[in-house]
Amino acid sequence: AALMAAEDAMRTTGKQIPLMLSYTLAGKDGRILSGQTLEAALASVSHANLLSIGLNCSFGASDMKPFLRAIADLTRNPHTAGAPLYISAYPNAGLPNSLGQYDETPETMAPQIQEFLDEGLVNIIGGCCGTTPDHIKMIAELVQNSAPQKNLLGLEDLTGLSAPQQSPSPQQSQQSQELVLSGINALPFQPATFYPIGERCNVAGSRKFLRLINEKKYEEALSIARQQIEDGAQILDINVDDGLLDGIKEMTTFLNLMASEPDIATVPVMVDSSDWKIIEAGLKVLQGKSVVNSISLKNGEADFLQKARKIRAYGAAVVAMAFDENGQADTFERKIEVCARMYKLLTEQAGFPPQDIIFDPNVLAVATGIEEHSGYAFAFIQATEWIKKNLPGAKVSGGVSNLSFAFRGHNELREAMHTVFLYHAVQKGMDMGIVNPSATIAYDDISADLRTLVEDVIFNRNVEAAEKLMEYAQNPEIPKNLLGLEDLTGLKAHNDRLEWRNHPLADRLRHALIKGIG
Ligand code: THG
Repeated sequence: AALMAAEDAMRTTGKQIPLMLSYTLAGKDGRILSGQTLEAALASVSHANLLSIGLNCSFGASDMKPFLRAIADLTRNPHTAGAPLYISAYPNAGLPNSLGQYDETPETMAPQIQEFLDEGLVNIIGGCCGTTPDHIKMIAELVQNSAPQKNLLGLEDLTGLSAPQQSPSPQQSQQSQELVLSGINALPFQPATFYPIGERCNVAGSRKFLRLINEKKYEEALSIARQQIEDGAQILDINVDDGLLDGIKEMTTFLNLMASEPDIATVPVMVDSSDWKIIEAGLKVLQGKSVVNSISLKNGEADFLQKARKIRAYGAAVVAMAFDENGQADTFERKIEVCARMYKLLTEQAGFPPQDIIFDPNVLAVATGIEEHSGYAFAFIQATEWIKKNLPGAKVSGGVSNLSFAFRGHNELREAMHTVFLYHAVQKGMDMGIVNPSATIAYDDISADLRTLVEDVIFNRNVEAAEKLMEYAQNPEIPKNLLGLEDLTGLKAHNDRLEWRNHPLADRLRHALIKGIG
């Protein structure tokens, strides 16, 4: 909020003022007062044009040292947030004693400050609570003979406060970076890894979630979020789009409630709405580096760019749906045409680093009985491969459960379709997908017969493929044996998840602590 206000003020007044960002550590685990790790906090502000980043207050100089080093490492590391920056420190004169007074004198503080300087940890240094003009005098004397932190690719000098101009150009520094999302923990993306996004906190995608939000049973609604994380979701998609709900209010309420649950607040949030006001309401209350789901060219370039710039100002990543003035892109050619156009606009006109762009080439329902739909799954997979090769740095995502809308009620078959689809799409570079994380069917669990049927549909290999799969689904004998598994109800997986409750007390405590189960 402060960064946006500062940017606004600079735009209004036409005056550029360097911004220094400083965090207070709340405890020696290195989390800041609002709960974020330093890596998560840095990811949240990686979009900002800053002069320096650093630590103030906290618990005195000596305990601050490892965290200053951590900031230097994070800002230097191309795989984590931000460009190289100056580093600042203004520690307290120790921790306050029982009378609320600070015990460190200039003499006792001096050797601690000297260590910062000897180890080249800082560019800017001062004192916070409990320091006096005498402390600052001591610091000023010590810095006379010291070298600054050399984070800035050889830049060592604060003359003219010129860091922003002299740092590598945005393009240069962004190219080497990877996407880092965050909740209160960071989620640094690794190449060739698939990240599941939980789909169940969506009033349009879960009758249960809709009912709970309608009835204001937020505790239970939160348990859906928690369960998805336990089931392996790395990001949570949140959608409260419903004609009968006050979307702005519900998005704000639910995200605030999520933020107050330490086990849920860990993960990044994907704010899912077709209403821009609801998206912005979400961005206003999220402290982490989040994802906006979504923007598209549906209403033309001006609207697209305006929203993209706003999202960038909030520091969020963006899902760009393959949709333009002519409608939803449903063939390979249309998908890549729209994605390439959005890539150019986002990187060249909206200041988006490629790694913050997540393309969604549209997972559309197959085997619907309509001939034109038969190429949809293959077109998605082909588009994924093309995007990863031709739009460097960009990510690919999709709403996987859409694929099987024609088989509503046949949950096992749907899961099998999703598994087979992901198996192939991930090989072509799909980075993340909105999925039901409780699904447990593995590719190898699926009987060879069914796999062939599903693959025939996904790759559109023969004209009867859809019909055959529908026949398969409609055969009342099938569901029991469909997958060659003993248990198809999901009950077994559920019971496996609760197995830990039968363990001895110490093991149960350990499990509950590690998993954050209350
Ligand atoms: N792309 C992007 N965002 C998206 C989608 C997408 N968001 C919404 C949707 N598509 C992805 N989310 C879901 C969530 C649930 C289901 C499908 C997609 C689903 N739900 C069951 C059903 O409708 O049959 C409901 C089951 C229940 O009520 O419990 O299938 O493509 N960017």
